[in-house]
Formats: sequence, C-alpha cells, structure tokens
Amino acid sequence: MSDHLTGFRARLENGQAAFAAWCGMCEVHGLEVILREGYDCAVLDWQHGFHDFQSIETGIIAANGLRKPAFVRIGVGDFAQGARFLDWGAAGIIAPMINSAADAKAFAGFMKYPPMGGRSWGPPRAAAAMGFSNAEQLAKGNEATLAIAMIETREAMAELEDILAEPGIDGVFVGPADLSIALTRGSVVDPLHADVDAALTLIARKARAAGKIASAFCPDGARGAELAKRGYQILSLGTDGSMLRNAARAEIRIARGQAGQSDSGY
Ligand code: 3PY
Ligand code: MG
Repeated sequence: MSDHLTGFRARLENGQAAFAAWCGMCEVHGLEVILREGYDCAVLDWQHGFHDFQSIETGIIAANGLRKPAFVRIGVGDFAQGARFLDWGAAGIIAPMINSAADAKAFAGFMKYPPMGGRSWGPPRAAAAMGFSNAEQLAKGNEATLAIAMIETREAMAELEDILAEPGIDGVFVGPADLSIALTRGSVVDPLHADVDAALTLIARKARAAGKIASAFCPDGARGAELAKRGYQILSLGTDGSMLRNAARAEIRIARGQAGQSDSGY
C-alpha cells in the first residue's frame, strides 16, 4: 500500500486522531493550501459542497499527490457514485443518513469486493493510487478503503449496534447538525446541543466496543481537539468555506479598525 495510506492507517490503529481538510469548494487550490498546513487527510463534500465530477477527480488526485488520503462524502443513497469515487482513487467514502442495518448493508455492498460485498471491478486508477497491483487490489482493496456510515438520525441511533456490526462498515461519522435537528424533533440546529454531546459519548463507546472507527464533523479546531480526546478519529475542523470566512472577517476588521474606518455599507 502507498506510504501515505499506510501511515494514515497506522495513525488510526494507534488510536490517534486524523484532522481532515473539509473541502466543499470546487477550487482545488484551496484544498492544496489547507492540506499543506499539516492536515492529515481530505474530505471532499459532494453532498453539500459545490463540486462537480471534475473537481472531485482533481481533488482526489491533488490530495494523493500531496501524500494525503482523500475521502468523499457522497449524497444520500449515492452508493454507486461512491464506488466510482473509490475507482478514482478515494481512500474511503462517507455516506450520509445511514439509518438502519439495511442501509449499512446496502452501502457496504457497493464499497467492498466479493465476498464481503458486490463492488464492481474497475481498478486502474484505484490500484495505482493505493500502490497495488491488480491482484493486490482484489486481495487488499476492501481493507485499504474505508466505508464510513454517517449517524445523524434517531433511527440510526436506535440501530447503531447493528449498523456497527455490518462487516463492510469500517466506522461511523457523526453529523452533529442533522443529529441535533433529529434529537430536538426539528426545533433547533445546534451541533453542540447537550443531547448531541450525550449521543457522541454513546457512539464513541459503542464504536470502540465493535472495534470500529468513530469520527465526526467538527466546526473548529477546539471541538476537534475535544472530540479527539474522547476517542474520535477522523475529524473536520470547520470547512474550507468557514475557514475562508473567518480569516476574511478577521482581516477586514483589523484593516477597518486600524484605519479608523467604518464598513462601506454597500
Ligand atoms: C451534519 O452535521 O449533519 C453534517 O452532515 C456535517 O456535514
Ligand atoms: Mg448531515
């Protein structure tokens, strides 16, 4: 397996967190800038980001070129598309709204070669990205690529143990915004809500008991550190959009403040 993927997996196996450059913008240069700041992997957000197929492909190539694994968060139920992204060299797929053991089995079926699943064979880019021959791709491809199920509903919480028990599921990824909406029955969206926090503790415990990876979306570095200490392993630290907004806001405030100017108002 390619050195960067081996290193990434060793990090997870040692129980360390991997901090992800979460990329919703379709401009690959932004992803490169963030990854070069020492992030451990990339997540390209197909579900809610602004990507097209070209930017997903370019993002995977750019991340692998920088020796960082690339994950793609697919749309709800886009399992066939996820399998294509694996063929393009993604190190794993994050699937939203996996709400039942049946959803988990269907997702894993697209991610894993037989006999574990029914992934169709189309490996030229994937094998090269993994550093595998075709024979190694078949023998080791399932282990080398992660199928990660998003937990973000009451239904998913109720079936969590069965979702985690699906052999083709390597881990779970908590979507705290959707989970807050679900747990408060649609009354608030608050990723830091106390009920979400309690669910995060439970999910980490159950994932650990099942020998699977617990991971989560985090809005910033402080939350990333906090969840890393609680056993979470693949963690966003905001998004490319939020980081750009925060940096842009800080600089304009400095400039206006030091120049003694008010906002232009147009
Ligand atoms: C959520 O918080 O619901 C997410 O899906 C994070 O992107
Ligand atoms: Mg979500």
